[in-house]
Amino acid sequence: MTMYKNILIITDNLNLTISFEKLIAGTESERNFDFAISPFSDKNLFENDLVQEVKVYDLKKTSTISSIIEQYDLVFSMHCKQIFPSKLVQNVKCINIHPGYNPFNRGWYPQVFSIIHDLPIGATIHEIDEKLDNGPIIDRIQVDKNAWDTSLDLYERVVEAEIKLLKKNLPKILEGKYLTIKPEFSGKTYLKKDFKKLLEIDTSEKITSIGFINRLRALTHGDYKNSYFIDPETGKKIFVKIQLTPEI
Ligand code: 0FX
Repeated sequence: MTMYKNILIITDNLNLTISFEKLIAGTESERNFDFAISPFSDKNLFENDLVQEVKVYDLKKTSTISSIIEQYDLVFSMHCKQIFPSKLVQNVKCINIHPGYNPFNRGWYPQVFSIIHDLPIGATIHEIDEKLDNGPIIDRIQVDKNAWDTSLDLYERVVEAEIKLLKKNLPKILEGKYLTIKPEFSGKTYLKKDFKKLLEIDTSEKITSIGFINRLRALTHGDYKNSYFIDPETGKKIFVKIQLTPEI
């Protein structure tokens, strides 16, 4: 049994990190928790809303990796947008909180691809190995998916599920007392470029109406300007969103 004492949370997602900080409140006397963000995230934004100070870690630097290995015995990726290099995952226990239901929808924006390809969606906590969102699963939970959900509706449900999973599993993880299961199959991995490919609507594409509705709701996420078509007259991008309202 390993009792983890020096723990690093690397994140680029503020809201999830605020929830995590609340979960560990009161346990700091037994353990040391440090928080770090990627160089492209806004340090002030994180420090304004977190109690703890925040470090900036560039995981491409070998000196950073060596120093993490030296200082910590457990590292969490809390929607960290940098890839964990092999040297890091081979030398420290690394655990990922993934906004998708593994092994379906590995990679980027899982709820988007779950709408497009009609796949289960949820949240997963797993050990990190050398492949993206692939390692042994510690726990996972599915969330409901309705015909009228947009990306944002699903995403909010997924984040809630991630926090629920963390609450349930964090004590076991910190004590090193958790069990894992092997993902049943390797699943599909979607990358940022796959998301970008979905954005431009080809106005001459033949598509079923349900296929088109699904594509639009997969790309409707609050104020984000995602899907668009090019107006042939002005050459301007015209952004498109969809609103779905089920009858009561
Ligand atoms: O932090 P996060 O929710 O998660 C993303 C990946 O989805 C996840 O698989 C990875 N492990 C993690 C490191 O990064 O990403 P976000 O806060 O940038 O975006 C949240 C949602 O917002 C996303 O699921 C879809 C939506 N979105 C985001 C951007 C930037 C859009 O619809 N359009 C956008 O341009």
